[in-house]
Amino acid sequence: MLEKLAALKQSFDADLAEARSGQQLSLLRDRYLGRKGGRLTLLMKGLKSVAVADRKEVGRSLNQFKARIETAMETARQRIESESIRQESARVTLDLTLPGKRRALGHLHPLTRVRRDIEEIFYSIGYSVADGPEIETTYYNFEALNIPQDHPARDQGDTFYLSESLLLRTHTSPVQIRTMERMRPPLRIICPGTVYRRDTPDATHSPVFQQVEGLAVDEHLTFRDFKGTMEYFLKAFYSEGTRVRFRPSYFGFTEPSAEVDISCTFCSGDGCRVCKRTGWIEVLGAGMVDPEVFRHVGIDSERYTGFAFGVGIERFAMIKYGVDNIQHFYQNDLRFLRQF
Ligand code: 2NL
Repeated sequence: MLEKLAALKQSFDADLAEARSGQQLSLLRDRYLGRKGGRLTLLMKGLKSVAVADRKEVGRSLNQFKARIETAMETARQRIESESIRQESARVTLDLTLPGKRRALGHLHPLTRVRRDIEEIFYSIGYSVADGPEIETTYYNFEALNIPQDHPARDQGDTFYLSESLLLRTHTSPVQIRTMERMRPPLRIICPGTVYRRDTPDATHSPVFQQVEGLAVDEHLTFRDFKGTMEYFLKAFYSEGTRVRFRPSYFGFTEPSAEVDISCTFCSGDGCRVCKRTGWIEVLGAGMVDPEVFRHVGIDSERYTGFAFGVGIERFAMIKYGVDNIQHFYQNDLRFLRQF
């Protein structure tokens, strides 16, 4: 009996090592422990024929073997299970520990950034933003601004006319006229927006571009307030070390008028190709509001004075970021845009 048991143990170990699936394990169990025909079951049934003196000893060995089969089967079940999980996860190649995919984040267009930077600077000194229509009447675009009937800016070749009296605004000044019609001084506004001029596109011109105009109207506003505001603005926008100079100029809607220069941002004023060796770069036009403009909107020019200025957003962006061609801003070339 004990010899048979020893042989059975050997054959069980061999069979178990072969088992590769839960199904094979079930067959194995049947083969050894099955109620009818199980090989160990048969041995146990034969216990009766063992000599009484040995029966206890042999019985214990049989039971020990039965317990061993049970634990060995359970261990094998766990081994097979984890092996099948390992194989399955190798097959689907899903690695939950991999980092997620980074979404490419967009950013503001450089012109939008410059426009917002300018807006922020003027918010910080009490200005509000105003806007208005891009299709304007000749009255708001020219007449109210004291631009005479025969002025070249009114020419068909310089302005996009939609009809005799309608046009695409050539500056955002009409927004300021409309604001002065609606509101009483004191006024401090900036008017950012798209404007249109019949220019042939080149490195510095575009028929569609953006502008910010500003206007302050109050009692006792002087040329010094104007100069101080421009200096504050330009130092805040470019850099604290920027120097600012004013040159006399002429606009029909301001008197006196000035062109405003900053020390060259590329050579700090030493003279380079960008500033044509002058050390200065022109950045805006401005002046004290002409009383004739106040008359059109019904503001008493004996009581109120004001200053106004106009800034090209593209020009500001080109100077700030060293862009040498205005067309880059409109071509949506990612190699250009990603630099900002
Ligand atoms: C320039 C010059 C300027 C103004 C715009 C203005 C508006 C009103 C009254 C008086 Cl409602 N003036 N705007 C004044 C001076 C210059 O723009 O070179 N812009 C790029």
